Amino acid sequence: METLRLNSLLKTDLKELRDFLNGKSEMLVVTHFFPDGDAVGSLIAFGGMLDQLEIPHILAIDDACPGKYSFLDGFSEIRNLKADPLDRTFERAVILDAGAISRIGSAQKAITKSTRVLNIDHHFTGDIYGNINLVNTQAAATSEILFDLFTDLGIEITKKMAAALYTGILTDTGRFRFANTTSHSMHVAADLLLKGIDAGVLTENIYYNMPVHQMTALAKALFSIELYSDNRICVIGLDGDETTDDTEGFVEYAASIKGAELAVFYSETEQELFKVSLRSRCDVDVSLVATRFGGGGHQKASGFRFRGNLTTLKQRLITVLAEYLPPVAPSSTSETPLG
Ligand SMILES: [Mn+2]
Repeated sequence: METLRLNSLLKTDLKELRDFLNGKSEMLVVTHFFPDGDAVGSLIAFGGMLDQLEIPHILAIDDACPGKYSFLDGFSEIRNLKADPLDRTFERAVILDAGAISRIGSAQKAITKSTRVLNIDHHFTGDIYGNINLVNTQAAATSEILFDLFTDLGIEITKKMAAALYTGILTDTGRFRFANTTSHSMHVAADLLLKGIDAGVLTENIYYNMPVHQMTALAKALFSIELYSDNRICVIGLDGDETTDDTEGFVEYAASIKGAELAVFYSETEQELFKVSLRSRCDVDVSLVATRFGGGGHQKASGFRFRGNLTTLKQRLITVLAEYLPPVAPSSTSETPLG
């Protein structure tokens, strides 16, 4: 039986895509700042395909890559544009895992009106900014889309590419826990294991290899816990000098509390500049909340950056989150008072 491949968009655009890949010019491949496992994984895997096709390319992020992904073969090929900016423009560019072009930060300067842009993503934002767009919101990760793309194009998925793609799917599904985890995500993961990667080792490297300073920061964040709206909103965070370079996943602790329906993690990355992550465990679409603060993301997981002081951030955010919270459902009949 044919397994689910990309949405019809790809099928109609496969020729256009091949034409895009057939060019000779150097390709810029970029993903979003604050890169997560899917950003890094999809970038490395795409680079692996371009190596096979002998297409010259630059893999870039407008940020430093979290060190926990340094075990991935290909990590050192990623250029940090904050340290090493681009000084030219490109005829063609690939943008991975970015729901809006603004998410690539300074890399936008390397893209002009005449740049052909291939956008590969699984976010839903309504911003279809590429000349060619492979956007599948049913996919758990951009890495999952790339697996299908490589399969459809007949690209060999090497062990290096498999480790990168597995990392993307593992992290974007919260270790196959989030609602975006489908049968297809697991089929793809299973196929990647057949390429000789070790799922246990990859998971250990990503989740059980935390530097002490990061664990200390997590402890401080946990200690900062605040609950609002009858404990339905849980907020944790790091301000001032407390923050650390890698806080991916910290928000999950706020979202692990019994009864917490909405979870917030904030981190003061620069003075009065906060990175804010939101999680929903109810029907509230937190991408709508993030959008109101100039960010974006998914229904269950989104984020934004906020410039200002912490008190203002909390006041504004809690007010908006409380607006979205549905009224508490009437309690079950056994608890209904008699009379
Ligand atoms: Mn992703």
